[in-house]
Amino acid sequence: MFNQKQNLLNKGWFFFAIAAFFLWAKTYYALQTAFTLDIENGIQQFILIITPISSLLFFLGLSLFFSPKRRNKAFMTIYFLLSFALYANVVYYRFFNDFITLPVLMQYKNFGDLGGSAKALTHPLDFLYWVDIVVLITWLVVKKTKPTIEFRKRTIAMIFAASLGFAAVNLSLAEMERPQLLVRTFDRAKLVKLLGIYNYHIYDTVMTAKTSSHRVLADSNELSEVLNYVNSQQGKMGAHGEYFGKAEGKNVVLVSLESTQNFVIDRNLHGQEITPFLNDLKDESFYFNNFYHNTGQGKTSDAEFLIDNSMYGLPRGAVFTTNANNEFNATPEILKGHGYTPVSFHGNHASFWNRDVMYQSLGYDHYFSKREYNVTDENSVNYGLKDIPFFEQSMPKLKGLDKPYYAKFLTMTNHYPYITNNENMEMIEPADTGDGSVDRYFQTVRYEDESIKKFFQMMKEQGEYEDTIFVLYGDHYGISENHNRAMSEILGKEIRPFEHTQLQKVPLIIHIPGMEGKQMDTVGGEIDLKPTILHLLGIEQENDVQFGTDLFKKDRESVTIFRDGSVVTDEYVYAAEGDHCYDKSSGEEIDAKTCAPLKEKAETELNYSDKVVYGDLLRFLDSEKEETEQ
Ligand code: GP9
Ligand code: MN
Repeated sequence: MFNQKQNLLNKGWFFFAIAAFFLWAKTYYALQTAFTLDIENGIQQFILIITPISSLLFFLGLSLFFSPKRRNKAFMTIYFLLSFALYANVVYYRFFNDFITLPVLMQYKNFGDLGGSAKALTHPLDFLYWVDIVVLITWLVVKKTKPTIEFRKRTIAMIFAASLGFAAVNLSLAEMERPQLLVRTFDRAKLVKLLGIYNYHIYDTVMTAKTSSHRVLADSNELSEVLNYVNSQQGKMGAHGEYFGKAEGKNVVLVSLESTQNFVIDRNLHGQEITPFLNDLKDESFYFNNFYHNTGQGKTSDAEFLIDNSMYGLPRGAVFTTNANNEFNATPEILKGHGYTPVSFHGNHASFWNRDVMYQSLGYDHYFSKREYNVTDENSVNYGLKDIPFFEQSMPKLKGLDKPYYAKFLTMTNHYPYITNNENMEMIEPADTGDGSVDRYFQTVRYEDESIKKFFQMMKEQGEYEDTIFVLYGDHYGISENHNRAMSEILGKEIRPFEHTQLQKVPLIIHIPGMEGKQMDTVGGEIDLKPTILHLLGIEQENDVQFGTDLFKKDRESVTIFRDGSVVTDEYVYAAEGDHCYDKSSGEEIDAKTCAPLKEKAETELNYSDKVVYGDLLRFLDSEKEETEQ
């Protein structure tokens, strides 16, 4: 008996089978526990069980083509790479609620910088993702097993045939569950649910290759098509908002409020305001209470891209890293042509989100990044320099600029996992939902609010305030769907897809010294800020690719499109995930047909925007202009 067992442990096929089983088991464990995939029926459950098998057999099977001497190493390397891909997705999902895409992976610098966040994102049970590797290596070393040596050609062929068979079954079941799965790319969770995590990555790789070939194949006709769409949509030509030119020649200060959602505005916690300064400021400003972020995987950088270009970020990856060398027609560049000095201030490394490269393409004159600040252990936390010293140290730099300036300030302290490291930073008690991130969020938002207050004080004291207009916006959500339990406790209601879309509201405060405050109810998003700012400064863009509209324009279409294809209007909310349609005022779910046109509009518009970015179509804009002028 003992001998037989020993023999079995020496058998290559047995090792292969057990290893494949381990990998299947942990992949299935991850699919069940680490991601929210909303399994709706028995077939989907079955798909989930079989999805890892085809790719496991395929990839592990590849090791059999190596020479017997190298097979062990090849096998374990492949095994490790698959495990690594799985685990990387698990950790990434904990924060971003999304799966890794190849373009995001290429931003490895950003992963390195995650620092504190990465630590908070690993859990004790995570050793389960690695323990099998230790077992397998020990097995190979102790038993001197040659895992694959006695595989015959026929067995190898059978392994690949089985892989193909499983893939075919998987694909046909997936197609039944979701027709056209492979052509609708908005929803990565569906792809993973129905194709499995490894097949999803194969799909993603093919997509990445396909999109990078777009640029080569694109021609100027595609741009004409997009321009036709853009112009037909908004009847923008000559359509000036009521405030056109009201801030002509003024400095523009943009403030990106890190991870700040609109629900904190005017909300009290333990009887105290969370954002006392912003609450007051908004009363003396244009306050847009139906303003949403339109960002995707590129987070802060997507918000920057949307705001400067009035185009959408990409469905996969961050345009800041994937298409930084494109031709753009961004606000900084346009304003430079009108005598402005466009700059950006941010206390993080210059290369984070590839800003150092992208800012040049957008037309920024200078990027005041981490190396131009004095950053110490004391004045930094989490990603780096705290917001108050950030604004303090930025002031002399701002004062040194030629006027008028277009200056963007990116705050950072209110970033996941929302850490404070000094009592002075804690100006409000944390909440008590028991969900640490949510509870601490209020403290770091409160700190951020204080930093904005200080900033305004300094602007006034140093004589910069009067000649400046201020645009403060929340860049994207801070609290993801993973925290719905705690959020429903905070809001006192269940979080359905409807509430989830409403939680994508971020504050937008446009403060123009000397002008009275006004609440603006129009539905809009970051996509609308370029035309809004340019119009305030009295600058009209002709023949430009802009998907947004001036938020001050009378009779503007009150609508915004999310990067995942969701849409919000005055009347309806379409939540793309799960295909839900709601009446906006009652929040009641209604017939999906009502939202069908909105869904279609979103798909069309996002596709056009992606076409411009992938095809680098704005490089044809000048010749297009010349043609229309002739
Ligand atoms: C980093 C800061 C945060 O520089 O902009 O980035 P985020 O993770 O929010 O995109
Ligand atoms: Mn951000």
